[in-house]
Amino acid sequence: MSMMTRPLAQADTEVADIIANELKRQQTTLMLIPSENYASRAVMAAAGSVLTNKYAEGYPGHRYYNGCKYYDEIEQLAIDRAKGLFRAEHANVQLHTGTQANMSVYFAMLQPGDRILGMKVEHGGHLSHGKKVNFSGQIYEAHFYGVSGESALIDYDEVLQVAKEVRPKLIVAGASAYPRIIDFRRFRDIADEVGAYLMADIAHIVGLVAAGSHPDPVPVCEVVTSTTHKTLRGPRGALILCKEEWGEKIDRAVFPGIQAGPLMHIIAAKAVAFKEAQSLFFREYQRQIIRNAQALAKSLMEEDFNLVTGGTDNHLMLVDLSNKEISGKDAANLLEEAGIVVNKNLVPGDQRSPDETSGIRPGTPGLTTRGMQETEMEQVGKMIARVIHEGREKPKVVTEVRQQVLELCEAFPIYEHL
Ligand code: DSN
Repeated sequence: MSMMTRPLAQADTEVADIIANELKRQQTTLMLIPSENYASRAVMAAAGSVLTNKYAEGYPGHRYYNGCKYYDEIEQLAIDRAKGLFRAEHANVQLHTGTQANMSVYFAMLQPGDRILGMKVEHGGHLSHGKKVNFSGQIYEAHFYGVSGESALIDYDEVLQVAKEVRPKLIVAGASAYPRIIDFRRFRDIADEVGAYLMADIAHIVGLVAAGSHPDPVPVCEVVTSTTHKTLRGPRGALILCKEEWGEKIDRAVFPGIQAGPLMHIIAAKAVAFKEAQSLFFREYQRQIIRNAQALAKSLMEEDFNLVTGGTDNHLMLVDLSNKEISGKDAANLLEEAGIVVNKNLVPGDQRSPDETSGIRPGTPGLTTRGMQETEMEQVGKMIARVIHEGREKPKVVTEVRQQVLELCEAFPIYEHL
């Protein structure tokens, strides 16, 4: 058998074994990281296709390489599906990551040194919304709004006040760790009042938006950016949606501005994901994600956990562990021993460092993909509580919960065909 035709398991046992181990890890753990999900078999087939073999720099109908007939077809299909799904005037589907999507927007709409106004990372924003350690805080003059005191909600009056002081050229609405509805129309009013552009980064809530389960930013923003692998359940990547008048500038900012060869196999997988997202199943899936998040939130609050904002409207919740004498880092590590995978997260006003944190950020897109519903969320809430309340003193509790996790995973299998 030639090198070209050997299956991976024969061609490279080291890599094949690691992938097999990772498949088993995914199958046997409860994944509650709200920015992760399980892509469908069809999405993964497109991502693993022969489309990985070709350079297609440029855009459909205008490539810098020959032989791009089918690459034009696949990218145009992805663009048309993205525009249809989000009712957008223009879509760019070449972005490799959400940060590169944001970078492209800044490059298209701003000059170095221009002022941007985004949400503080410590309050739920994202690095690429102006953090000093990120290009966005180095090339641009970044200012921030946050959530307010007790309620931990975005105070739109305060956003307006900061915007009036700062006079940003661009306002970024969107978050990585905010459990409530974001009022994009209110952000539009604020942007208009200070003469700023408005960009929504919906990387987290994109699936909810596509399914009509969260207010839609597309009609009220010049530009909307998103990842494609979180609630949207596509391949790892990103996209930009914008008004037609910005289309050319955005496209040029992406290529040749910050990216060269597009990942055409991933663009094909995005096309598949956009089609899946148009289905009634997907709309129901998104509604169930929210119902599950609310059931998990309720279960955790019944177990004496403090949830930032007192609950959730979307796919995630922020658990403030300050009353538990355990850091987010230690809690996440302990939960992982029991087979429950969450990420540590800063909470508003956190006294600990981003490496330690005082919170965790559970979310339900992954468990909902597995078919779990409110009953299972209640069980998961109890398991989390047992591990955090008793697991440090009693290793046996962690072992018992690990067993319960395995049973739940077996009852709700993932990737049975693999
Ligand atoms: N890493 C993503 C998240 O977990 O929210 C944001 O970039």
